[in-house]
Amino acid sequence: MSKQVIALVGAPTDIGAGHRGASMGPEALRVAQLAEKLRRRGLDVIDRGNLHGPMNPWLPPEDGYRHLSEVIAWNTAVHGAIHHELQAGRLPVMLGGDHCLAIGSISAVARHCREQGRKLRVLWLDAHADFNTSQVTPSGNIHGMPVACLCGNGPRELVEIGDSVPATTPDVFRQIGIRSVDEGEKRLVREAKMDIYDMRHIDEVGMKRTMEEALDGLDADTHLHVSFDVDFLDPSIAPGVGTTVRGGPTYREAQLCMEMIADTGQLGSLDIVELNPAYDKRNQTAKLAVELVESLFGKSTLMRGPG
Ligand code: B3U
Ligand code: MN
Ligand code: MN
Repeated sequence: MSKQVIALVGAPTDIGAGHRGASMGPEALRVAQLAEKLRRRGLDVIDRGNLHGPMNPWLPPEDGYRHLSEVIAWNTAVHGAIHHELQAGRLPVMLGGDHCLAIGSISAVARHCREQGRKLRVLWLDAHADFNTSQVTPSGNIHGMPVACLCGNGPRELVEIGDSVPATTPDVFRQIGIRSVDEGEKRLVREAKMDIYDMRHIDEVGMKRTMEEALDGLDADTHLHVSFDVDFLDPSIAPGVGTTVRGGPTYREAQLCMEMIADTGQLGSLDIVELNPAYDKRNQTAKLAVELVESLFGKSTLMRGPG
């Protein structure tokens, strides 16, 4: 098999967020040398540059959704670009942008899996469950809704992005690091039987066992997608996000999480979202994200991996 090529796809928008600034995420990751660091590890990386979409008009929610038409436009662009990279045999890395963009990327990955007859597993690394609907959202911000939309619970135009409605089902998700779930959202995740490894679980059994559980049942036919919301990390190490929630994984826990994913050898696509340079200090959160992504692609401290 020929060497896998990584394709970086920037989606510079904060259209689904409640704070401005995630639109600067792709550039901050480039400044932190994401491509160069991966290349130094012997990987082939192409930077596709940025997608284009509507400006953020910064308006209040309408009927429970903020900026719905702009969110549709951005996700349609993301879906097309990510599906194109997958079809060409490349490993797409979407540089967000806020987490609403996972509707476009994961619907593309799910479509590709159907086309290839492969199984899908999504690791959702986040402080939040992102399972809100227009009825229960406290904010109207669509970055709190992508998992629900992908599972068919959302506005028709978002639910219909891709080749299938719903794009995917709750059983493909494993949510890790969760520590902020809204009241109405709690009922929805329970009803959907979402597999959630919250911070209490990580505290009780440790990151190692948590990851063994979340990765259980993968095989050679499984496409593993990682949706990495940078607010997954504890804000003491990652201040550069719009919605910090304290009590997240430490540096060492996050590294172990990434290394254990790398060890599966099944990583097929990645989102890096919610990085917000407007809240960061000297790009430290972008640098940390790059370091963790290096681990996700097989960098390990000692002699376990290729080096
Ligand atoms: N659950 C809240 C807050 C939130 C979700 N995702 C982020 N923040 N980043 C909401 O507005 O839906
Ligand atoms: Mn999120
Ligand atoms: Mn989050």
